[in-house]
Amino acid sequence: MQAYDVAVIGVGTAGKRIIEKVSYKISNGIFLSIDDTEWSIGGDKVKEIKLNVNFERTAKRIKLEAHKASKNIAEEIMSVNNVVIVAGLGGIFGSSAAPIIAKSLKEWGKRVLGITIMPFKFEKSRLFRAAVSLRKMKMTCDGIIVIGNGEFLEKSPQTPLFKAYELENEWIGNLISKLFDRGNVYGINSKETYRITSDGNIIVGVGVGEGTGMAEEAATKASSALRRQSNADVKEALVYVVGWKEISVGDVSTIVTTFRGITCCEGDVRVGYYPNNDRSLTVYALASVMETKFDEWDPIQKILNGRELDFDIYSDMSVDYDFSGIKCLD
Ligand SMILES: Nc1nc2c(ncn2[C@@H]2O[C@H](COP(=O)(O)OP(=O)(O)OP(=O)(O)O)[C@@H](O)[C@H]2O)c(=O)[nH]1
Ligand SMILES: [Mg+2]
Repeated sequence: MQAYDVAVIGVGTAGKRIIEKVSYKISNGIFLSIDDTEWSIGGDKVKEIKLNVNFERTAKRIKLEAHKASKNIAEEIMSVNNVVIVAGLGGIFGSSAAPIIAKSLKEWGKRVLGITIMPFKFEKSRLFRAAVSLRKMKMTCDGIIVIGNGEFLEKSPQTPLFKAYELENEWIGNLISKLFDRGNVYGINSKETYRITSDGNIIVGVGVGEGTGMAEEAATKASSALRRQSNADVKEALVYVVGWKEISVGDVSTIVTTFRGITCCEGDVRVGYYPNNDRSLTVYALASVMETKFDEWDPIQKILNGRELDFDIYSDMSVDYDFSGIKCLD
């Protein structure tokens, strides 16, 4: 029997698209998709679990069905300890199901890393739901990586939406595969990933560089993407450098210096290097910061401080007020 290192679970539509990419990039993993859409994932590596919410597609119903499916999910991944849950937040499905699945897998004793994709700023109606779901994921998972749609890429507003998703999914797939790449002696150990992501606010910046100066270009773009997601300085970072196999010590030094300069990071910057035959370099940076712009999408958190977060599978998102001290006038 093959021993797997990790199970990757995509929840909702974005999760399903990303898990398809990831399944082609990681050889030693178990892959599950939890969703309610009809289309089938290519290849035979992903096991699809379709939740039956056709007739009542509410947050309440999705949470209940996710809860009911949890035992089945846990059995599918029985042989692994490390689980990654990937979901785009802001829709109903992923935002409702991902925290319930995460909570249940924690109860089954798994180590859970959440990779959450936050909506574009223009998806106004989705921002609050995404931020509340993110807080639930932070409460339940051992580690969280937050990816801002749009900020993940350098700004390129002309890109058609489906292409932007396609490109982001490709990059998210690459990033996840690097997080668990144990074959590479110059890589970053996945224990490091769990350690840094348990810190709370971990954001991602990506930058591509080509031709002469590719190291500086890629590092500048990745660092600027981080700056757009947080006003705070970076505390520490893991930097995954993927591409051009002839990268020199000088290039790595340029990447670190550029990164530190733009993000004002005075802490540790660990670099992993993943060579291939590309004539370009892609820098993926996971950075720990004090606060992110996503915190502002959920103003209630400052007032209620976590009390309204509702994991009850039998209810919709609700706020519990304490009326005990109030007397009725009759
Ligand atoms: N990177 C990326 N983000 C996506 C993709 N599809 C959707 N998103 C983002 O993820 C968020 C959640 O979208 P979906 O995954 O479609 O939502 P869902 O969880 O399936 O929920 P429903 O809308 O109820 O079906 C959206 O607000 C988008 O910003 C994708 O393929 N790639
Ligand atoms: Mg969907």
